[in-house]
Amino acid sequence: MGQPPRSIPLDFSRRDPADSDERARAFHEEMERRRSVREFSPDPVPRAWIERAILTASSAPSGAHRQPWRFVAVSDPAVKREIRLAAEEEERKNYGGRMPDDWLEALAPIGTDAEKPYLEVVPWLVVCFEEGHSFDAEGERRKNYYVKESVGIACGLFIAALHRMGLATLTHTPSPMGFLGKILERPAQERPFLLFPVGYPAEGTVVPDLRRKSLEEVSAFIEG
Ligand code: IYR
Repeated sequence: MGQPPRSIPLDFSRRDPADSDERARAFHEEMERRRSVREFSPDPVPRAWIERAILTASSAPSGAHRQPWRFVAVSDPAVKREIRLAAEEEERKNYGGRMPDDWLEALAPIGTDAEKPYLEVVPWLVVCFEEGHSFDAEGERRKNYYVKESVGIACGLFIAALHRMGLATLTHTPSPMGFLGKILERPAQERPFLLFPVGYPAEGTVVPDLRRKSLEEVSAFIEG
């Protein structure tokens, strides 16, 4: 069967409760200020920051610790243009009849349309791919587990890492996304999961006036 487990001591020290309280509050406040952004500045962002955000994402828990994700970061203007054109082609079909009326109505308050100029303006496009299976050192195909859950968590950490370093992003899902694998020449086991434009917001960026659900709306407690 598989390898026997090997264990090491957990690197953990309990925090002072007042410290936990303060850190919980500060992190919540910081994350409440995160917004999805659709207008970006062309100002450059160092590759090292993108690398750091990918490493943070990659700290996510995953099924059988397979880490079934691959983040492909693009700053090449010709490739960004190709992605923009392909995404807009799909979105024109989406907005022009492929999305049912209820979906279009749901999107109306967000104000999106088929034009995606930001895909060319941003310094980085980062595409997260999910790997339904991988290959081991001997080239044997091995199945991955809880792939969507694992990759979703990694993407959440990626978004939090970018926000924490003062960058903005958007969880963009051009649909269908198959063109991303082709343009980026990814192997067949990698399927596009999310596309993240990453950069600074444009000067004067506006965002939809959304409210977030209250604690009561998103939770239930059953206390003993
Ligand atoms: N993929 C399209 C449509 C879209 C869908 C949802 I659900 C959104 O929250 C936002 C947009 C687009 O990117 O415009």
